[in-house]
Amino acid sequence: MSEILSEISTTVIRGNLDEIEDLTEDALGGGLDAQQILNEGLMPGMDHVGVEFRAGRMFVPEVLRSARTMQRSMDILKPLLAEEGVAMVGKVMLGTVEGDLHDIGKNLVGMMCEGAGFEVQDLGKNISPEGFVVAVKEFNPDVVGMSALLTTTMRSMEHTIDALQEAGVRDQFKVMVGGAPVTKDFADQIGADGYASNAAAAVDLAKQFVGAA
Ligand code: B1M
Repeated sequence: MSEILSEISTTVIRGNLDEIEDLTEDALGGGLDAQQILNEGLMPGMDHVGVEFRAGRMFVPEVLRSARTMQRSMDILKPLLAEEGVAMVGKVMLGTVEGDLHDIGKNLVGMMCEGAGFEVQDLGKNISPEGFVVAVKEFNPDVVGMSALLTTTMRSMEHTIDALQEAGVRDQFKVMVGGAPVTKDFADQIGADGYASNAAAAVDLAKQFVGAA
């Protein structure tokens, strides 16, 4: 990895908001393209943050700061990625399910999916089953991703899948679920197509779903 790319990774990990824009511009000025900066600088940094958070060595405010740092760089890179004609891998729609206001993990999943070339439609948090149904009809995603952080709201995932089934649209996309209390067994029980334990795994799964893995 070039020195500036590893500097970008470290800047994301440290959450150095004031430095990331200059570094991104320097990397572009030095001849690196947006895709390289994303894949070899930002994403490895954010992957590392995920590992450290799960190991209890980083905490929520730090994760948020890292995510914001990555976002600042992404704001510069996004138009360039479009110009570079990076092929859209597919469409991912995301939402935190009804009753649940936790969105930090979902936002990370969204950012990483965008980074991997997906068009991402983020519905936000506390999204009702009907909200998912309406949005699916409008956006026509390849993958619908649901996030839940509370044991009490995991059931909203099941209700959402039921509502998608009742609306007759369930077979038009794959359903991926995630969030700290969610397990693979639970995903199987409620009829989801897959479960991902973290943002990087969610990207891999979404890629598998669209045949881009
Ligand atoms: Co709340 N909260 N919270 N909280 N909160 C937890 C989740 C809790 C474990 C804390 C605890 O008691 N130890 C607990 C849940 C217990 C349970 O049910 N098992 C809890 C509780 C009880 C509550 C309230 C009920 C507290 C209260 O009011 N009495 C309340 C509920 C509000 C509601 O939702 N209706 C509440 C409120 C809040 C805040 C609003 C203050 C805030 C959320 C802010 C926000 O998100 N904008 C908050 C926070 C920050 C947390 C903790 C501290 C951190 C969650 C987080 O963001 N983690 C959390 C305790 C903890 O985890 N240490 C806690 C960082 C994030 C990167 O990880 O979200 O796990 P995570 O996402 C990961 C993976 O799970 C996965 O990838 C992500 C990145 O690798 N993933 C997916 C997530 N979604 C995915 C989707 C996918 C695939 C992977 O596919 C689509």
